Amino acid sequence: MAEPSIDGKLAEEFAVPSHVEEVKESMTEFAQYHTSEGRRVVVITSGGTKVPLESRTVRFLDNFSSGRRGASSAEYFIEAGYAVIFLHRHRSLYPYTRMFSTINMLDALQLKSEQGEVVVDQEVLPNITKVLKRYQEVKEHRLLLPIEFSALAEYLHLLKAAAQALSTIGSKAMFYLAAAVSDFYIPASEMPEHKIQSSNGPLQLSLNMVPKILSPLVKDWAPQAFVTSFKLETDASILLDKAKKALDTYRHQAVVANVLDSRRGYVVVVTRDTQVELLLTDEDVKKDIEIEEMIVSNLTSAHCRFIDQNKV
Ligand code: 9Z3
Repeated sequence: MAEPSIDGKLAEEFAVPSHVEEVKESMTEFAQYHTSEGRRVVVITSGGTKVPLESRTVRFLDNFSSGRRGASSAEYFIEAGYAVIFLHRHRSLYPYTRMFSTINMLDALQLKSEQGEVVVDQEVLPNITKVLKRYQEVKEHRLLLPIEFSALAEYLHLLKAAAQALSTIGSKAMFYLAAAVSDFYIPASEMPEHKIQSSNGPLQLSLNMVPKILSPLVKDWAPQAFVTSFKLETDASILLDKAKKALDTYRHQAVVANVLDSRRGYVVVVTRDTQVELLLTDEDVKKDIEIEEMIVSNLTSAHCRFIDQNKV
């Protein structure tokens, strides 16, 4: 029997979130509104996906990602004039608030009067005025559309919906796939309903391979978009070969290659004919420059050239 298509697998083995059609409509409306205003639109995926082991889930496997890459990149894309669909893991780092994620909110507030007036301690929240002002402007101009996922199934269906929604704006769409996505999962048909009992002894798991969603995304769902994927390794010696292999296989536009331990200060942006190393110096770090600013600058220029080349 022929292998089912990736679309078929998605429908059969990954529960479709009930709100997917509603989200797709809001993404289509968002993309069309912003392109009519002369903006380009980027879908950023961010954070790790969760793979449940039971359908009434007590336990799950998770992929590592704090969401910082995605959240900070969202800010730089907005500064570069893009509107951002931020498809992120529930409770992972979020644009703007990420800067205060380690602060206990109650430590930053003081009760000023018996009437309950509250003031912010700016020593505890440095830069709060500047960040709040920018956040409110972004909200007012609807430049950020946040969409949440937790489980792998939600991620896959929402990304497909995003790709279909953005196919309506052709080459003005960019995908920036920074989420850390599981390669393995348990299909719905093989998943126990109830909590796995430890009284049954040691647990043996057999996991299926997650369908390679980049393939239909590039070929069928959003064939005119500029697509960037991320390649994460822990062994630096295999990183570049893997990144090039991904480009050869999926024929998309760019791969940002990074190693887990050095990902905050060094990445390589690989395209079919270029390989650009981006490196933060000690000076950059002192000036609070982030590597995402360089990644976004590199990719927005490449996207610009891509749009020009694809003009009819
Ligand atoms: C990345 O490589 C991201 O740069 C990080 C960012 C997840 C390392 P943080 O969220 O970290 O700032 O803490 N994302 C892609 C990871 C991934 O799963 N890539 C797959 C692969 O390497 C392809 S989809 O095979």
